[in-house]
Amino acid sequence: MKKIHINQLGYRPADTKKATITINASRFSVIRASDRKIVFRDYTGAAFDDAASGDTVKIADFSYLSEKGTYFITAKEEGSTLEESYPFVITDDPYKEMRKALLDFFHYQKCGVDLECGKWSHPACHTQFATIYGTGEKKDVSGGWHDAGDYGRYIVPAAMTIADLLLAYELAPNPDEGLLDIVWFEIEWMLKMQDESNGGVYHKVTCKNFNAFDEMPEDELEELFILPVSLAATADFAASIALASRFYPEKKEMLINAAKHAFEWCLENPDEPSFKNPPDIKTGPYGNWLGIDEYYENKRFWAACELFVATGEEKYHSYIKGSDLFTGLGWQNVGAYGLYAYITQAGERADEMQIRRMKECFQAACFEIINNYKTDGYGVSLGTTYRWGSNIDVGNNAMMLILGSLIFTEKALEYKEIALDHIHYLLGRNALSQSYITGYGHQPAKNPHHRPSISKGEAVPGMVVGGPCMNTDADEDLMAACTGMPPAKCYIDHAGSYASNEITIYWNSPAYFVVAVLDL
Ligand code: 9MR
Ligand code: 9MR
Ligand code: ZN
Repeated sequence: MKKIHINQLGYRPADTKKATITINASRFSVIRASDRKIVFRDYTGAAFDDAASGDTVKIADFSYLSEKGTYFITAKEEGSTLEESYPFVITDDPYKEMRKALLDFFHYQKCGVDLECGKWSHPACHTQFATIYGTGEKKDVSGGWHDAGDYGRYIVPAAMTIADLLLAYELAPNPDEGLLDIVWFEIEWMLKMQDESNGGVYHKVTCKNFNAFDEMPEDELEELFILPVSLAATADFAASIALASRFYPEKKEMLINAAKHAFEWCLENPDEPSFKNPPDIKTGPYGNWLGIDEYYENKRFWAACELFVATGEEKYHSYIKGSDLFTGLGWQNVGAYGLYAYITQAGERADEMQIRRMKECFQAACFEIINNYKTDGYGVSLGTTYRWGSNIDVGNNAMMLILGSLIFTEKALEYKEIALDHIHYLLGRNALSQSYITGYGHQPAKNPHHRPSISKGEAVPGMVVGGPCMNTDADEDLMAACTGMPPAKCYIDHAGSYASNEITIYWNSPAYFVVAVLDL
């Protein structure tokens, strides 16, 4: 195990560069790989305890080094052997190829079409009509992306994923060509999931059970079911489709109408109970994790904000004025998308008072992230809470700060620098020296819980794995390996560990957002 933790992919010349060292060394050196010359030497910072990993850490700041090249860091504790980091480069665009891979991943997740993607190519999957659960009725809901390591397609996570990608397109200084087509593939599927008779949106389409870990998608031939319309899916659909309307001018009216129709359903069914799997359906629930009304209110709030931005209609404005405020990015909490939309897109129609309270709310959320960041030994902001899919929090907190940098422009430099540190964490500056992005870094996740990767014996590149999950009894492999470990170390690169090593569309999307908007 490495004891000097760095971003294994590298740094740009002008960026802040920090390593986390877990030995008691008072100095460190940066060595040039080509001639093994010391090019930089300095003292390490004071030792402190990192609560999430249980490590006593020291920070080695080598930001001063800006000359391009390949290097590694060394440090030594008295009486012990010399420790070396993985090598890394300093170059203008160390993340360019990874950025492309993070986005290409959405191509690999495509359902319902013949896929040409090297080793992982496969014929069209899940093309049969699906049965509307509890009825004999069948419907075409082909298309869209497989959600994750499994082949389910779920509206709740789809909504926030397309929002992340579209916002990345809008805010990136150099947006990636092709992104709008990639996202449109998912939108077409989402539209099929709406019940046109009343505007409600079906929660998901999956088989009854998860299939075997090594099965390719075209081999999952069990009956497909469309699970009932839910408030969570319908509100998230309304929000994300209204947002999408400003990116596709030719489809604008159709998208706005679909979003409006969904929002009407939400108003007519305000007390719809939380989505729960019927007893014979075992796939992902994406239900009301809080078990409280706030879960729906935050989703309706986002929908009202996006619909107000898209239409300017007063009824959405009065909904917003009568609503509590919500923050959060993710599949559970979506309030911050709403705040961001209203604050930055409502223009002259915005109400001064609303803007003020929304900015306060947004600012408070950013402060919380920054407070956690300041006491962290590895440059992230999760405190000691590493949930299933902790890397979504890494990505989302960074995304939140980037959105914050656009609202609070006087803080832009600081917020962006902290956001970039979250990318350093994902690429290896963490307690396990683990790159959580497949295919990138010296110690990348190689055995993700992703059925096509398992089936072909090689990981699709550019996938963000879930990361440490402190609820170690969530899967057996994790329990066997990590029980009793500190939160930030409850991770294993094992294909069976779906709680720490699965991949999802919505763990990639915030990481992609950060990389694209920081123009990496
Ligand atoms: O595949 C597993 C399935 O057989 C188990 O019943 C289930 C129990 O939680 O866990 C596995 O399913 C995971 C699936 O492979 C991918 N998505 C996450 C699932 C766990 O929630
Ligand atoms: O990402 C989800 C995580 O927040 C939950 O704690 C976990 C257990 O319900 O489920 C995760 O979502 C899985 C989904 O249910 C099915 N597809 C794979 C997802 C990632 O494991
Ligand atoms: Zn499929």
